[in-house]
Amino acid sequence: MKKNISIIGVPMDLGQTRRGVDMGPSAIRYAGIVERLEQINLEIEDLGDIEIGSRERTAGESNLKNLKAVAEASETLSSRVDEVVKQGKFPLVLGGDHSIAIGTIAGLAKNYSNMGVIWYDAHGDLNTGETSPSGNIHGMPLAVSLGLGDPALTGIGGTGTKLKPENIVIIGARSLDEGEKVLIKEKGIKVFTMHEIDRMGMTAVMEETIAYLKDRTDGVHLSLDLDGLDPHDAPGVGTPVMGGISYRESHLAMEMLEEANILTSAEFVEVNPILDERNKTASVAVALMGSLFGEKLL
Ligand code: B3U
Ligand code: MN
Ligand code: MN
Repeated sequence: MKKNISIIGVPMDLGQTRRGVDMGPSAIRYAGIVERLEQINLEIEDLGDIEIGSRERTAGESNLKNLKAVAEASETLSSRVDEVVKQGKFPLVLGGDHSIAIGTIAGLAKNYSNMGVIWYDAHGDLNTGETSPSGNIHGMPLAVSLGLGDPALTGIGGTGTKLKPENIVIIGARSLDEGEKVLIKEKGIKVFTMHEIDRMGMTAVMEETIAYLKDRTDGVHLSLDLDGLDPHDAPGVGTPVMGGISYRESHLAMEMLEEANILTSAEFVEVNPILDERNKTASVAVALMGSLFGEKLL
């Protein structure tokens, strides 16, 4: 793993309706991310936050909420991520709701033609304007990266699809909408639901994930939605779903990714300090990043 890390904060809450997730980057910084990574001898720079437009109060032409502001912020983020990669650094993006992945992946796609993505999440985030039950863009970023959905989003960072369906692995899914299930089957996206995690164990899930992505991709991005974890361990998220991945399993997953040395970028999203218990979820995110970047128990 590259040892030069650039943190980009994305205080975005426009991809869903609950307030507070815009404070995620601050909560993660407050929980000590920079100090934690400095302790493991990493070169780390904090580039601060990107600017996010205001919540649109008027109904637009689209059923996608805050479409224009999300698209603008995503374009800015895409450029920032692209710059960081071109400087030879590892982008570590802190959300913000999961709509930020549209910009992150668009920026990465300028540098990787065959990028892999690990989508660690209770949800598939594979909705389009047609299938979305909510109109919330945070439920759409993976579909957008596949080139599906509103052109205002799929065109971010230039036209063309950013990701191939066979280069995606979803881990932790337990709340998929009907349209998402159809898309997963149609596109042959690899998914480890909670069923597989329980049945196979996290070790086998990660071994398979790593083996699957290692040879076929030219870079791997980890997009970790804290709601992939069980709400008991990560209560500060907007859409908690029971029966999730444990704190321990998540650490193991991060440690195995570090050992495999396949990641080229990462993002941690959906930390909402307003819904949290004494900044627990941000602290969990920081602890997981510690493992991901090489912190050892002994
Ligand atoms: N699939 C639902 C719910 C959801 C997606 N992502 C989150 N929640 N965090 C939707 O609105 O698209
Ligand atoms: Mn998500
Ligand atoms: Mn989710």
